Amino acid sequence: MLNRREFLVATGASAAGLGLASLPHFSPLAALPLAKPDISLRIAPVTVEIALGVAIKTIGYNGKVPGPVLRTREGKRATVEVHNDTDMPELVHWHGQFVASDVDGSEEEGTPLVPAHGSRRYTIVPAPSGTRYYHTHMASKGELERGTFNGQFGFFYVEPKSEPGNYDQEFFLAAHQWGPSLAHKGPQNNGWEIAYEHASINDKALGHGEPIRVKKGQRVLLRFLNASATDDIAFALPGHKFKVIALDGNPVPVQAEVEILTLGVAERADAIVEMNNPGVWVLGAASDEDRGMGMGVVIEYANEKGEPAWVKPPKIPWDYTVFGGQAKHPEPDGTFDLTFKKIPGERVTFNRWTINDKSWPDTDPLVVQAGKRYRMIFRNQTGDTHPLHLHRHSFEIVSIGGKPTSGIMKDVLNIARFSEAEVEFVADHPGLSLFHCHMQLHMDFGFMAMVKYA
Ligand SMILES: [Cu+2]
Repeated sequence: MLNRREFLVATGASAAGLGLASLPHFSPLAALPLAKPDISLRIAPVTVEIALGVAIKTIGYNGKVPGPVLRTREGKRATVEVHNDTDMPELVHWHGQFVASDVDGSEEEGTPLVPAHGSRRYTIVPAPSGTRYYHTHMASKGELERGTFNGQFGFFYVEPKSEPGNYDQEFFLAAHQWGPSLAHKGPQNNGWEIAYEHASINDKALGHGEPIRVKKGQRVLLRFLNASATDDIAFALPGHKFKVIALDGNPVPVQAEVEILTLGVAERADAIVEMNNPGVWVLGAASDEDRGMGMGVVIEYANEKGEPAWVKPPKIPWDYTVFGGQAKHPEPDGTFDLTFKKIPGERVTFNRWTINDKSWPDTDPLVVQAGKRYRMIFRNQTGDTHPLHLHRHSFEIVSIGGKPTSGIMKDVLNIARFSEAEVEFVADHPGLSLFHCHMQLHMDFGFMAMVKYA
């Protein structure tokens, strides 16, 4: 398959000759020669039957939810064509990748919208390797059919140059909730939050669709994604443990085993499960409410039959540091001290969120110099957890909840209520890079700032 550059070379056309020198490389499709793209995504309404009689009308990619698992080689240029068959402009964000700001999928960074009933073509160089994903980056502002409330999400697995492949089977599991409505939760002065009716892993609710079929003795790699718009999800598989090998797609220093695997919004975890307890089991949300809505999938060993078994898991809080090392961190070149607060919505509107007492678009930019290392100190002075996401960079956890750690590289850090954490990143991808809470209502209502290169 030819990429655009190769196509131009192959046809003898020069960029200047086609007038492309003056065009950015995300030009509308009409202006480009029609080489077949490496990746083609079509955004369109879709109906997903997650359970018998439960048909979810939403918007998805290529007629399915989740979208197709995209697999490409790290560093290998790929052309992407996005068609938007909906009535609203859209954006596809390549979450966790180091792609240019003008294709990253954030309007705030300057990525042009894919117009309603229009198309755009991009070139991306997938990196870094690991379990990434793609999703819409449109705001919802409380319109619950918009943004990450809908079915626009899918895995993007960037293959490393050499793959250890130390497993017998691999499954991609994306968790999502459906049927959002406005609800009142939390303290008396709180604003609107979200309640859901249904949940699924991939396109099926628990007990519907095919089980995951395994054999005794197999090592099964589960790649989890929390594709919820708003909620943490804790997973458990009775009788088994999750050996976490990567967080947000990045290998962890210590492959620790956990009984409960908790992911904040947009987090991923790759875990190996040794299938050594034959039976039929529920792999599901630890929360009865979430699992009752359908958040789960059946694991069925060969030659085993019967009702899937669930055993109430112990309450074990998530602790990133069990996967970390003890290396010393070099002194950073600069520090950003960021305090997060909530302005309550008083039951009549949505809560607003501030970073150092300012809400987007008035938040102060974080100005960095290329090649320097920066520490971000997060002070969460709210009663909510926040999945903090930095675009176009990975960061290393330095400390969380007062515990030091090293070597855990992530693009989302879920910070607990009323707690502090520190991360560090190297400013090695010039261009605008959004920093925001990935909880849809939080990013919609102020919880964003921009990293700018000086
Ligand atoms: Cu938040």
